[in-house]
Amino acid sequence: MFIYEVLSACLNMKKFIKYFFYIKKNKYYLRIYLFGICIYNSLKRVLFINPENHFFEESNPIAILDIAQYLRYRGIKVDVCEYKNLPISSQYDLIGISCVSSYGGEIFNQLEKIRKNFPFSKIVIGGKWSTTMLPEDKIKLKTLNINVEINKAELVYTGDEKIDFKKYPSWNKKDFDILYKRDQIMTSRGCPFNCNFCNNTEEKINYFSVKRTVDNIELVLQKRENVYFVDDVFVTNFEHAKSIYDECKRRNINIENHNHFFVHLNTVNENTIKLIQLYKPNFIEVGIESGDDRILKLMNKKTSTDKIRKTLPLLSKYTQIYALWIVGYPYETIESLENSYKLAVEMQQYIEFSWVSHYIPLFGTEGYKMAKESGGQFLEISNNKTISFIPKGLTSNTLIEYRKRIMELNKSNYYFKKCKMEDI
Ligand code: B12
Ligand code: SF4
Repeated sequence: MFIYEVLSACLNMKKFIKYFFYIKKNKYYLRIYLFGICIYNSLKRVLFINPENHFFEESNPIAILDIAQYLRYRGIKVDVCEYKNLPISSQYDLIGISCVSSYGGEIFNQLEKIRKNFPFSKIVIGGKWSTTMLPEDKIKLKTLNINVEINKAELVYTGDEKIDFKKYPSWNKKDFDILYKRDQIMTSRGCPFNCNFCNNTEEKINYFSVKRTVDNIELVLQKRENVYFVDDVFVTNFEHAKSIYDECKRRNINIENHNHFFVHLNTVNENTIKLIQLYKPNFIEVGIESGDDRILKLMNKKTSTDKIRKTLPLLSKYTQIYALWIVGYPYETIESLENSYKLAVEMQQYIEFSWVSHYIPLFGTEGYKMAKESGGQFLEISNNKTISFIPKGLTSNTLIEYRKRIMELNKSNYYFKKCKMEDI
């Protein structure tokens, strides 16, 4: 039976590779080692490049760290590198570039250089930018003969029909040493909410195994004092988060007081509080976004100013709150900005730090459509500290003023005054 399976699989190379390299059950490991070695070098060779980001908030390229090791476990030979350390070798069948966006690092200059270095390789852009890319950017990429791939890399380069999150491999230490920037890791992918300003590309929440997560925490803690869980909402699954905590304890990893994460106001319940008490985060990040119910509705934030007023005092009993605000969403007015400012003042006793973003209309999102329909003014997009969109009836000075007024409330707070900005 086994020989028959192997012979028939051999007839189709893709099936063959999948058969020997796709680890469905532990017993397949032996076959991987025996047969994998023989054909390893004849398989595709891929290079993933992390483009340079000029933002102060440089961060671990989680996508590359994830997919490099996933593809290796499916038999593909993968190297990773930073843009500034491009290898001289041109023996790659595929160059993959993972981009969050086109802003922050003069991406097109970088792409031109990459094309020059690898004139004959297939070059593909993937990552969040591929799903929010403007049509004119696609045209520019065509002239560089660079393709765009909007699908998940795990599915594009393997025969997998869905991602096996439970057996997703831990990060590779070598990759981490090359690409490491800061303290971010993800224990899950996806978010149960659908805010209109956000580009949430996951259909549902998938959780990585506890073992993998804690392996990655260990890697991060070899270089940093803290772990930053950048899951869209970390506390959606009590059991999952609790098991990670328990495994950290079992491995003597000191996670308490050495972490922070995102909390959504709609997921605050007894279990969330229990988790906060266990993890003892230095602070939690909470998306307030606006102090105006009409704007919250337009954002599809699924919260309200009432909810904010009730939940922040409760959370602040257990940890410090880093509040996230947005100014300049479509249909924002002086009145709605004033409401945000007033709420920020009212909640200041519970908020340790407020970060205010200028709204960025991401192509393809509901927010982008609203921005177009509302007749506001689009400016060149850079990052959330600069203005990309001015709602109709407002001016850039008004947006700058309100951002400043809310952020100036931080001055009187203690914790963040002693932190370096890059550590926040
Ligand atoms: C960590 C993070 C950051 C980090 C940078 C991360 C990095 N270097 O990779 C920092 C803090 C610097 C950052 C900055 C910004 N961010 Co940010 N960030 C995130 C966050 C929380 C996690 C990103 C991540 O690693 N996801 C996990 C990986 C595995 O998912 P993925 O990237 O989609 O990868 C999958 C596929 O896209 C694909 N893929 C990825 N790479 C490749 C490559 C190839 C070749 C192929 C084929 C496929 C492929 O396969 C992967 C696995 O399935 C996301 C939210 C989120 N949930 O993703 C927001 C998010 C990506 N950020 C966002 C935004 C708006 C920004 C900023 C513009 C904000 C600002 N400050 O102004 C900047 C732009 C930065 C830049 N240089 O472009 C948005 C949207 C961006 C977009 N274009 O859609 C997101 C989605 C938040 C949101 N929900 O709206 N961010
Ligand atoms: S809660 Fe956060 S990650 Fe989820 S859809 Fe809203 S902004 Fe995006």
